[in-house]
Amino acid sequence: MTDAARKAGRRLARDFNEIENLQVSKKGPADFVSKADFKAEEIIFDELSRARPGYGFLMEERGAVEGSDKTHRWIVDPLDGTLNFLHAQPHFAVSIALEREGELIAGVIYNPASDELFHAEKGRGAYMNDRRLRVSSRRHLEECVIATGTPYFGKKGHAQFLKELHKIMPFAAGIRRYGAASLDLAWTAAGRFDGFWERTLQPWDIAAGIVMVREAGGYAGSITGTGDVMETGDIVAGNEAMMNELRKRLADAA
Ligand code: 2AM
Ligand code: CA
Ligand code: CA
Ligand code: CA
Repeated sequence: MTDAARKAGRRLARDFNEIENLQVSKKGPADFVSKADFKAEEIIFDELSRARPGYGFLMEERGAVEGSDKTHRWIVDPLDGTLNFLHAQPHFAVSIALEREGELIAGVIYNPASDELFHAEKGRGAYMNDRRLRVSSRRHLEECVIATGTPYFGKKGHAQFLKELHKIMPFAAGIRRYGAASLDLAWTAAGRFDGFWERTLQPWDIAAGIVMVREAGGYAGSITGTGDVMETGDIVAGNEAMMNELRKRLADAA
């Protein structure tokens, strides 16, 4: 899993140095995909298929690929933060999660530009390279840096997002919006962010990050506190106090 992430990441780093030569297409309004996304996905698919024949896949670009083994499934975002990547901003990642019988059991998030490999396995903790990760212990919003993601062009929910921001931004030390959900969660696991929320994300944006945050002693779940976050894609994460604080404020904004 980490080998696959590193190999795909190395390829992304190479393409990142020549983004002007990359073929870019549009999947929808302001929804870009490049040859680098497809190439990284191919590398991950080939590596994981060889390492664990029969496991199924859910990948951003290929969609669902059935495996003969019905209990295991890889959930893959080959390039999270495509827009950053295409704008020469070194904040993007490969994100791979493993699910067993519907339960997330491992995650890897690799940012090749900083060479930071975040990895976690259920029951075994979360790490950045060799360093054990722990979510922040800050309990007061006024001391906290909170990450979020804005709905992008062509999507609904901008007005709602501004209402939510209004309930959180004036009370926090800072708000950050870096544009790669997997790294927002990895950084929350690392304590760099004290909390994170975003709506309508896809399973491949958050699967690995959820394992990371939980194994770092934090919480990641749905915004309302009900339903499966992997299905709704409305996520809140952080230590217990921050998760509850964000949930309360987001409910007030509704
Ligand atoms: P991506 O780069 O893999 O597409 C940040 O808000 C998250 O939303 C990112 O993880 C990003 O993942 C995703 N995203 C950003 N713009 C998008 C778009 N136009 N369509 C779909 N997903 C998008
Ligand atoms: Ca995309
Ligand atoms: Ca993504
Ligand atoms: Ca992607």
